[in-house]
Amino acid sequence: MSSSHRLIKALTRQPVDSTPVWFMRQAGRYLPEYRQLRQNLGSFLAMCKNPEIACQITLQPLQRFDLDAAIIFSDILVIPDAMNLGLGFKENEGPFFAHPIRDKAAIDNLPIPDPEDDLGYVMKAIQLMRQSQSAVPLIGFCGSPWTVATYMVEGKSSRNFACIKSMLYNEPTWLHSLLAKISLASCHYLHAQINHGAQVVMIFDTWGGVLANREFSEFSLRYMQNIVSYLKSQVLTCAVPIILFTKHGGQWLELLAATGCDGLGIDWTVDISQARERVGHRVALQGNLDPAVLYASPERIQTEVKKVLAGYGHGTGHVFNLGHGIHPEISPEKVQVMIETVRQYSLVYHQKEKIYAS
Ligand code: 1CP
Repeated sequence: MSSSHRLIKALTRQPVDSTPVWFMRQAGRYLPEYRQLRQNLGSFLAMCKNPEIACQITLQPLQRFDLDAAIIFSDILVIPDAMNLGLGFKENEGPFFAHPIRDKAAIDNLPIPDPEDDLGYVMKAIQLMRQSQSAVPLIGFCGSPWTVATYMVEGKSSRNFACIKSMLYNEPTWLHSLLAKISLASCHYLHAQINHGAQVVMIFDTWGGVLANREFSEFSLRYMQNIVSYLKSQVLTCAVPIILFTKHGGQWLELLAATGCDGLGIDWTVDISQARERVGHRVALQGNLDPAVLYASPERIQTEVKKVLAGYGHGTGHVFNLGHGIHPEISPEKVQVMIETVRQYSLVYHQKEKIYAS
């Protein structure tokens, strides 16, 4: 199934019949059935750690919508949780760590989790998804080492990244040791996810865009590069498409494409036609509707979806997505409009005579 599915074809820039579509945070709080489960079970982390529940939530958006991918229900912070930092989630405030990383000793003491054991619940959820009725490829993921490190050092979500940026400028060797550890853990983790059935993997670099230009290469890109190089060097994992997504990383698309990844996520600040000119001969592009468009009327949503499709233009290599995760207040009906518009209006970009399978 998987290599013939349009998501895999688009990511490997082979001809497709229509533009594949999925969206970040497609399983989550905008869905009433998710909120219901969450209310009954109480804790987000407990839901992630229960493979049957995680599988059920992964399937929820697929039962409602005609999507081209499933993304395993989990979080980028399960790696630091498995490193014993004491992860919790405060209602309406997001994640926090009981033991944030503030000195060299804490970094030296961090264990590298064994994915089969310490993160076995994610592997089990992936296996259950592959045994389910779902006919679409399953995306596994992790955070970029830089993005995961921001939470580990700040101890929570941050606005100005004061702790990690002071580490970056005052004690850069500490930060490099931390990033190297997260990167090694992420290599093992993604390898195991693929081993258990993930058919695409994505690295979420949500906070790469807060780095100064030169620091982006040294502190974020380099460690994503390590993960891509590792996966591309392994027999089991070398053929699995890898998507990198640096939010607000539009200025670094050429650098990101040169890592050897297969697809690049782009946020809504990027002009998709210019992005295609810059890197479309090397990688597929995923995105990039502004998630806030889903607050607009159905007619306006249609117009904006059509602009993204037209912006990419004819031929394969485009995976329709939002430029970042869906907001929790969005009504599922609006999501339906977005997906139907992609289905209906993308066909024309893939008519045989017009395919440029670059
Ligand atoms: O019910 C709840 O309150 C939990 C909300 C929630 C959900 C549904 C969190 C807490 N995480 C998730 C799931 C999740 N997280 C997925 C599932 C798959 C899907 O996309 O459907 C994925 C891929 C993530 C990845 C993730 N977690 C990222 C990277 C992508 C992004 O959205 O930027 C980040 C930064 C996190 C940390 C995190 N986890 C949860 C929250 C609220 C946050 C962000 C906090 C912040 O803004 O700093």
